[in-house]
Amino acid sequence: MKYMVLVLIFPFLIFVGVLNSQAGHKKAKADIYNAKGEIVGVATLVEGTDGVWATINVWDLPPGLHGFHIHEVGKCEPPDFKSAGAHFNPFERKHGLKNPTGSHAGDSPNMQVGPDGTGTAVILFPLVSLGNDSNSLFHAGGTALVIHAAKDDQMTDPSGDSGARIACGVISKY
Ligand SMILES: [Cu+2]
Ligand SMILES: [Zn+2]
Repeated sequence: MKYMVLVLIFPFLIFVGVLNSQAGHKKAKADIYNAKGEIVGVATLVEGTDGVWATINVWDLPPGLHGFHIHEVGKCEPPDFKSAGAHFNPFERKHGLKNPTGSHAGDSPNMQVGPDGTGTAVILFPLVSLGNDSNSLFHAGGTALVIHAAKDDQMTDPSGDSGARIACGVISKY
């Protein structure tokens, strides 16, 4: 069984290595913490031609669907993480991927957490960058990834009715 896992993981590591070795790619990462200050996830972000791709792995979270967004301030103060501000919204639109007047640049599909408390997601944020533009995740004050207690309905402004903020990670250059 262990051998099988290695066989599966090695091609993946090589793939990631190739991605990382491509010169000129702008990258970021975020370590995600819960309200008790325990690390419950990691995210890596890479800028591509179509936006910023985020790969997120989480653990020790309640099973189910969780709202997940990029918020406009790079500050994660527990326990409520209100310090991260509203959704990142440089184009001044409304909330939700299904909203005709949306969406915020920081909006994302819900994150699925399995019965064992873990989840993985690969998400494209087409409206953000890792450069020097106004929609950069490194704009003045920075940005943060936030995971919510409930599911995002992708429509209700300003936060999709996704409830309390249960985990937060500051997005930093790397
Ligand atoms: Cu949020
Ligand atoms: Zn939003």
